[in-house]
Amino acid sequence: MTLRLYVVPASHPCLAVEQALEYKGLDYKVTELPQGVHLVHQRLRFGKSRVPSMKLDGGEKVSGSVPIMRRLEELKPEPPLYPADKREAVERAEEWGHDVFQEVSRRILWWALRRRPDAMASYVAQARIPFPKPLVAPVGRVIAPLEWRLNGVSDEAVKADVAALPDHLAEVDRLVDAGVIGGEQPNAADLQIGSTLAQLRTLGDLTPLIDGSRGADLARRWFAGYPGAIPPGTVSV
Ligand SMILES: N[C@@H](CCC(=O)N[C@@H](CS)C(=O)NCC(=O)O)C(=O)O
Repeated sequence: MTLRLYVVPASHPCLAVEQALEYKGLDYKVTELPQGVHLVHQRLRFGKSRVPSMKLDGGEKVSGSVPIMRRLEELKPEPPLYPADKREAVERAEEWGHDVFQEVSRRILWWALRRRPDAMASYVAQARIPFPKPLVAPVGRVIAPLEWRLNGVSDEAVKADVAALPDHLAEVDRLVDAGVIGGEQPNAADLQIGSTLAQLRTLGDLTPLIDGSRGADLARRWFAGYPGAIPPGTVSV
């Protein structure tokens, strides 16, 4: 079976899906697309503008981290991303991680990157495609306003996102305490939520907050070395 994953660098849902493929021991190839360019590529190839997307032998196409995780489970049930004894709880937690938490991190990060385009290079430092270093910040300055529009980023939205972070982290704690996430093996919710925590940790102002939560372990365990760093003093907590 050949699987090809389409991603952009430092994307939390893309890294969540890659980690799921690794965990399942599935063979896969990755096509990495530069931010911006990928919008056109994805629309032409998948009819949707976002990543991650996956293409299988025979031409089947799956878009979105949740549909991809669920398809991977069908393709190779073991080891499970949705353990039978807590499948429903894992699915609900994964959906919260996708619908709510993932968006929060995306908005905060793009808000911060528009203020600190010099930090953009750190997010593509581990990219598979070579980004010409001197061009990253100038191109990023053009892309950032577009990302703001695409993702509903505004000063007000991000202020509300940062204010709500303690509540989101309390939800992560609750899920750990309930045994839904935080086990020895990762499930789909661990990966969906852990990748967001890892991305949020790249914002220096938020690192102590994340590290003070039970979820910090998820970020470190499954997403050690998450790319990117925004210096403290950018986002007021
Ligand atoms: N919620 C979607 C992710 C959709 C999304 O917004 N993906 C980002 C990368 S994290 C993207 O394609 N953004 C457009 C861009 O960066 O230009 C999923 O989990 O699959």
